[in-house]
Amino acid sequence: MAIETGYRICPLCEAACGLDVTHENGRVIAVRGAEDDPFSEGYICPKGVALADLHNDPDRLRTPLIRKDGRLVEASYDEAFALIEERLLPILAAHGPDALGFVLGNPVSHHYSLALYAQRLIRQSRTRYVYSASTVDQIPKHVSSGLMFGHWMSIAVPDITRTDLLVVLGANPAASNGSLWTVPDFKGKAKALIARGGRMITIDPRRTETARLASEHLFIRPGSDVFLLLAIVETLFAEDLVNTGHLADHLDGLEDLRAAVEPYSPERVADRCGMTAETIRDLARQLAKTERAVLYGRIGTCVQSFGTLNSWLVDVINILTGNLDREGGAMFPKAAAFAANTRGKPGIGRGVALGRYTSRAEAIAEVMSEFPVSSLAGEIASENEDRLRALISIGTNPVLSTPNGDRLSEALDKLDFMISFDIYLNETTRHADVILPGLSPLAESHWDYVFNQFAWRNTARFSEPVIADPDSRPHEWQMLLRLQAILRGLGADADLQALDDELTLAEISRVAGDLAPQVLAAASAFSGPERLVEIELRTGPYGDQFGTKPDGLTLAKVIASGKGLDLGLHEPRMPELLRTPSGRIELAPPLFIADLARVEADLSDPVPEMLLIGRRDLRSNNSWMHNLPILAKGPNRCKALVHPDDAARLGLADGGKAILSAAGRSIVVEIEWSDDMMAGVISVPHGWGHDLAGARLGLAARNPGVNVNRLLDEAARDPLSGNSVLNGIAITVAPYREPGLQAAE
Ligand SMILES: Nc1nc2c(c(=O)[nH]1)N[C@H]1C(S)=C(S)[C@@H](COP(=O)(O)OP(=O)(O)OC[C@H]3O[C@@H](n4cnc5c(=O)[nH]c(N)nc54)[C@H](O)[C@@H]3O)O[C@H]1N2
Ligand SMILES: Nc1nc2c(c(=O)[nH]1)N[C@H]1C(S)=C(S)[C@@H](COP(=O)(O)OP(=O)(O)OC[C@H]3O[C@@H](n4cnc5c(=O)[nH]c(N)nc54)[C@H](O)[C@@H]3O)O[C@H]1N2
Ligand code: SF4
Ligand SMILES: [Mo]
Repeated sequence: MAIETGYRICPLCEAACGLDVTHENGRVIAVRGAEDDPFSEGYICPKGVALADLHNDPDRLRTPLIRKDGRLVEASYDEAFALIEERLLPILAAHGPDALGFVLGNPVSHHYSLALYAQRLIRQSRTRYVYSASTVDQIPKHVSSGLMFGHWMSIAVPDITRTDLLVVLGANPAASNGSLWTVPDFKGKAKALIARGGRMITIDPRRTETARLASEHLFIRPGSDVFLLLAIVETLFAEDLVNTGHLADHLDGLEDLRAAVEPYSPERVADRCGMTAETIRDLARQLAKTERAVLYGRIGTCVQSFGTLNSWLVDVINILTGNLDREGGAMFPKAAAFAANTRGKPGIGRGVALGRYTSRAEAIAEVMSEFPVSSLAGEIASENEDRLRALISIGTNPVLSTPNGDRLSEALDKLDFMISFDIYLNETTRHADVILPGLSPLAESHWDYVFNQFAWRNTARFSEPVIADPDSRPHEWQMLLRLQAILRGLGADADLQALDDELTLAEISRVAGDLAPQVLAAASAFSGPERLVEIELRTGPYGDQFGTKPDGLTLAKVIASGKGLDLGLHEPRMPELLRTPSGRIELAPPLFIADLARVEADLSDPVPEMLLIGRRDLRSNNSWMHNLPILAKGPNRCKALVHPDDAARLGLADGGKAILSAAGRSIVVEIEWSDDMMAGVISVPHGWGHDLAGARLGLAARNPGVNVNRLLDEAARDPLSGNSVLNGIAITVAPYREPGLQAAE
């Protein structure tokens, strides 16, 4: 076979870079950034290069595994589905739909066909027990956007190429490549901002890789963002800096907001933030007085007990300074497909509802039709007759990625039946009775279903499979469909094409009414998930509307373009974007105002001596890319960073080991002194701890690292969103001496 090169939109992080993948006889020989991609313009990071190692990884699963006599052994697809039929259906028959749970992970949102068909399966199952990585990540931002703008997914992103001032709070896009902000080559764009005379300020307990590019860096004590943000809002009102510009006629709640923030002067909160009052005032003034400015907050602001309030206040500040929905400020993308905020009646809607039902074991309120993943273990381990007895995990590793994974690990063993869709036998899937393997990402087509909605500019891009699976094994969407056939009682050998047609028709009927059969027929050049893209795209905001707008987009046109079509930088979308019942932006949702009572109580709490925060590394991706040679090489990256003054006080040697304790549990981790840390703060990355028995991750096990989530309390959550508190945790830190030398505790 000749050497060939194919185009693949990278599924590994939110940046969604277009890559050129060169291969020969099924082996990948090179991965490069696609220069002619209108969105990523040639950018690639080390993880993108590692797609080659992922494709070639011998540990990546290539057949289903089923549990026989307690061990996971290779099996055929038919055997695996026969076992599912035999074991799952009786559980559902005996205990009803809520005996089954789903837990979904980060890769699901990077894999449109997996996401779309998983959603169908979940709907079919009628369970309310759905959990996802959203609740250890960004759900606070969905809640704030939902209540302010009327849709969970209406999240504004910095217009980085046109701004004069970018303030980055609790995010490190130079390492993460951006989050809830799809921005390949963030570094290049940040450098260009500075080069054209603009400024970037970072606010973070660590002087990060992003801070190194910034004009100015400010330390903030972990968990105190809510005070900083409230004090900025207070200053804007007190110093008469509020100028809501073109949004003035679209706002509700301005006076309620003014009253609510009144107690939070910079002078009152500065100590709590570890900042000076003057710094806070100055930030407020800069945001208000710079011609085009934008405040961007991300995971550091979400994974705290005030995650939702932080997410709300970031948007409030952008609004009060006249920078929301305006060039150079925070703008709303208009995605070509799958964006609910481009559908339905513009400017008004039903808004969002929270807490429509609660969970059995802990009475936790639903948010976005999910429960917090941190409550999954409790729902399995519960003594209730009604509890979770079966679980389907899809692209997730919560044993490492969620607080107190040890408890979850024990709980998973109590399940009557567990199915995992995954590409590895890892710390979580080792508990499954059946593992169904996904294909190499290079064998999948890609439309960025989620992240086009947070993109720095609008484009329409699609990548076809680069290397077909050599054994023509089923795609994950096909396996999900097969499982759906089982749940419907059609059996594992049902006609999947007929089922897909039926389900697709029903879905289109909701948007196309009586015309649905014609739409389905008109989209027949494609099948499966690609047909769904075709329908969404053609009926979407740039679509050809199946002929009535002949110049509009079709999937064939996008494919014919090669690396995609540019749809331009963002344009203002107010008030068209709004889906609130009032048809206005809700500046002061009562739920948020009421939560300020908790803020007030927290202000008088003493500050612990040492606070734990997380970290991301350019060569790591949560828990699952530590088995790839190109990323695994080099020094140990699972280290605790600590300020030299703290290290001296606590007796921690640079390169020595420390024992970190919280919630009655401990981990031992290597210490690195770092001037980049704020005093009183220690930073440990998550996703490590590959030393658990029963996983098959040969390379990762050689440098396993330690699991920081062992220290976290699964009950610590932001009550408004259910999101876990992962940062700003009080911990004790002490030097570790090898066993034998360790003092009795
Ligand atoms: N302490 C602490 N904990 C954290 C965080 C933190 O900052 N600090 N961050 C949190 C965040 S933001 C997130 S998003 C979560 C992530 O939490 P998870 O999504 O649970 O964790 P990942 O490590 O991303 O695990 C992804 C899983 O998907 C599998 N996988 C990869 N590709 C595919 C595929 O194509 N198909 C299928 N079926 N499976 C695939 C991998 O093998 C792995 O098992 O972790 C959270 N945990
Ligand atoms: N290389 C790499 N890239 C990734 C991932 C990865 O694991 N590795 N994971 C992906 C995922 S799932 C996500 S969600 C995104 C996340 O993307 P980002 O939001 O950019 O995540 P981080 O790099 O963890 O940056 C969070 C920052 O918040 C700071 N911080 C911690 N506590 C606080 C606090 O209380 N207040 C403030 N203001 N700051 C605080 C931390 O020091 C850190 O610098 O990254 C994605 N990209
Ligand atoms: S930045 Fe993200 S999308 Fe781009 S190559 Fe790296 S991992 Fe892939
Ligand atoms: Mo995430």
